[in-house]
Amino acid sequence: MWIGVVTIFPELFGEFLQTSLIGRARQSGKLEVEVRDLRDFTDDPHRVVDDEPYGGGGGMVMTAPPWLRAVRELSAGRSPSLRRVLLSPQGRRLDDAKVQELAAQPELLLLCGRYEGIDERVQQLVVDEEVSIGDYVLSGGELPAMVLIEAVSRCVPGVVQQASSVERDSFRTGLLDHPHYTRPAVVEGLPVPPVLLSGDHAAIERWRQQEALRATAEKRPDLLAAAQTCKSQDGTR
Ligand code: 4HQ
Repeated sequence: MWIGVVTIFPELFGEFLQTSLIGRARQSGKLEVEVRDLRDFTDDPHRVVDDEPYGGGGGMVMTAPPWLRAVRELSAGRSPSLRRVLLSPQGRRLDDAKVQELAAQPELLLLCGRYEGIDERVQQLVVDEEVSIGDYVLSGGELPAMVLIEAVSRCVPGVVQQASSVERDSFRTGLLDHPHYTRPAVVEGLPVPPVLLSGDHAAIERWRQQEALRATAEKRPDLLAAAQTCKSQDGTR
């Protein structure tokens, strides 16, 4: 999978792209991430990318021309199915279904805005969809882009070594994860649930199922309600 990123802070992506799962995915060639500086697409010598908003009011707005040039140059020679995604609080909220949908695309181009945002005409002209990572305001689209890259990469075949761990991930199952324990067996008087030490794999599997259900009912009852609606809609209940 190829992911392009346009930002005025390309350096923010450095360590992130070299570390752990993403670093390995890039080294193995399963993931290619191309981060480009928006300022390289300006034609003025001062590399300015913002201006005052029409209509007044504080703050600055990112100008359309460098964005249009960046998106068009990076799109050239890529597949016609390239999805151009603007990270913005106005977008559709990122969830597991959206992550899987984006991961199924061979190519994504992520636009990371700053300041008050990007001139609206960029969206009209060269953006396919807006995605938000949640209802809160950040200073730029870079962290949302990294969130998206990390979540999407996990769905690219072969990126997560154990495919079973992706299948078991919470949300994929419709449930939260069960609790996890490792050594030492007792932590400040708190023991590990004995079944996990029993060696009875069927019993351990039943316990994990039950705990996943319990955690979901307790912490995210909305997920259980949603799972019920899905089931009654597809007739499998
Ligand atoms: N932004 N999810 C870009 C966000 C945001 C979010 C704030 C993105 C400001 C210019 N993006 N600008 N939440 O808060 O995606």
